[in-house]
Amino acid sequence: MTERIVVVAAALLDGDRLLAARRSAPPELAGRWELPGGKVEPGERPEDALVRELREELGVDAEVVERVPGEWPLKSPYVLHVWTARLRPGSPAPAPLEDHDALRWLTPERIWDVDWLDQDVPAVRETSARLGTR
Ligand code: DCM
Repeated sequence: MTERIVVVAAALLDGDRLLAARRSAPPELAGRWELPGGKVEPGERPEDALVRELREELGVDAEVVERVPGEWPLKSPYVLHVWTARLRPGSPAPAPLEDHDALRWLTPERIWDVDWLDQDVPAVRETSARLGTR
């Protein structure tokens, strides 16, 4: 069995709004929306990987809150884990620096307004269901 590699993604929250990020690369993913994140490096804690990825990709200073239960398959050997996160006080606002060309803060009623990556849809569904019952 191939070792699986975890991709961590953030449900970055501002009150009840969720940040969606539109990918600019690679071509097969460009134009689709995702929960921003990236691969956990060997020996790295997933929470640290997420803070690092959010700093690199969005220029923010984020704190991880909690894991959204579940694991969703990406292209093998990757699997997607989601953590809720929020901006630390004084953090810059998110900006599309590297892999993205647009960002949107979605209110709960707007959550399906964007064209999420297929593989992110079940993760977004689970995340929004949990947020709705807080
Ligand atoms: N990925 C994904 N959904 C996310 C984040 C990442 O499907 N919310 C995928 C895209 C890449 C891989 O995970 O194939 C690694 O992401 P990145 O290129 O951002 O490091």
